[in-house]
Amino acid sequence: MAVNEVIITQAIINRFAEKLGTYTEMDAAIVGAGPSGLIAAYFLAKAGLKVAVFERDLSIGGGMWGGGMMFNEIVVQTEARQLLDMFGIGTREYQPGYYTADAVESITAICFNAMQAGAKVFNSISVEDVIIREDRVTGLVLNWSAVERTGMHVDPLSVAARYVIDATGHNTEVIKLIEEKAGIKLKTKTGKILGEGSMWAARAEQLTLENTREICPGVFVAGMAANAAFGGPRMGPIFGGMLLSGKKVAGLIIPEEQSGFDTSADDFDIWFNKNQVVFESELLAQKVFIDDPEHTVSIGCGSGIFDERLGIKSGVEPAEDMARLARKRGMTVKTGTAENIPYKDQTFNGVLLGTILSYVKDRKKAVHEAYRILKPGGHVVVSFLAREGSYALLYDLASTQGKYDPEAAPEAPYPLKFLKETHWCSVTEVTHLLKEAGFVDLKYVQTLTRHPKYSNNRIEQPKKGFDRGDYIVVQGKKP
Ligand code: 48F
Repeated sequence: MAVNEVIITQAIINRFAEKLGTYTEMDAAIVGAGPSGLIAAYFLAKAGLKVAVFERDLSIGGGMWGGGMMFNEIVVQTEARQLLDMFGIGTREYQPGYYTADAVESITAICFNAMQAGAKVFNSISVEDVIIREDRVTGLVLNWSAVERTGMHVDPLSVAARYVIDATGHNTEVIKLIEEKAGIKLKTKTGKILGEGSMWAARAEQLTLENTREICPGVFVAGMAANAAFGGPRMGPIFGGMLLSGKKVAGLIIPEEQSGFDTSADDFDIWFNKNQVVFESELLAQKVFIDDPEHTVSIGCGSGIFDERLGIKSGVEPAEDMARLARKRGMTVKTGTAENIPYKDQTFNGVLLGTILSYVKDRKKAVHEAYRILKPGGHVVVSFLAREGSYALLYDLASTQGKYDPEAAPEAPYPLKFLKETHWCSVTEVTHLLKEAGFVDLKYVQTLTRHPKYSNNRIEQPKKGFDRGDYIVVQGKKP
């Protein structure tokens, strides 16, 4: 077939017009196709939101392509490596806690996954203004970057968005426009952009997550823009904070009714998506004691959200909608309860009772069952919200009052509907249950040692003991 130039032209014009036309109204508009913007696009699109990314450059990727000083390798920490794993990006441990990945492989895979999930990327388009109605940003004003660069006098076009994410990196371009042109007070200490501080990788990585939030009605900051807006330092070519920031900002935006799921099984995952940092802290604490995931079974595995990251492939779960989600995550799930585990005696090297003792009817039986299916020398791992901790107290108070105290509660508190019929176990109670069933050599780690209101700001490394943490993990050995 001899191809015709005019048909090629028509195809491109029509298809692009159709694409941009579809995105004149959307749920979330992301400005900047750097790592934080593209990760946010992935999670938002996956949750079923209509999301577009507008990128000034011809190429996507922002600062990621260039690694450090154009040495195109990046470094990520343990917590963020999981995100790269999720996209099939190869990582190598350089030293404990430091992983390297190819910068080009990383950003292309992230972008590919975001687009496959349904996000659209519009490159060579700059955001030159915002639309504001009643002190809320309701849309973006776009122009070709070539127009901007050549300084031609060409009027822009506008699109509407329910949420805007400024992921423009060091320059915080969208926020600058809002500050300069609209005079909207930002949720920073001064109400203005605080500006980026000089290099301090460790602090910057922590602060990026903390600073990822809504900065004025309808507008969120992610990635380096979050630090630049809230006065955090820069971090250089370590990208963990960027990736987790993208995930966090998506979690803050995804409304429950639009998550693409409607069962309470998914609500559970949605809550963890909104509380990504809490999730990572709890996961790190569980990891301390999960030493043989391949031969461990997770009892009451729920949607498998933790097990997937722990590498546990076997689960037991009574709720079919939860089990369905866990199977989607690649687990083999048997229907059953903690009180009647459908496995023979001495089957596993490890049994995880992940935050389920608060929900099971017969805790004693559940712990005995865990003991039964363990091989001698095997370990049970129990995680729970300690009854004496502030999370449990906050939940109890909210249940009694029928609502959370907004001054005390975290930004996205646990839905009250999940708090019915819960029994928070104390450390004393869990210790007693484990010893009574025959477990020995009990070991404890704790996490979530900040007030609940602040626990989603910074990932915590687990600490030995149980005297401060709201979330406790205990390991016991079957002799
Ligand atoms: O800077 P960038 O990569 O943002 P990020 O996701 O990641 C920062 C890191 O790359 C690195 C770092 C350490 O980890 O500090 O710098 O926070 O990507 C920002 C993207 O936004 C585009 C810009 O071209 C870049 O690709 N951008 C900036 N202003 C505009 C814009 C604008 N007005 N309109 C459209 N795109």
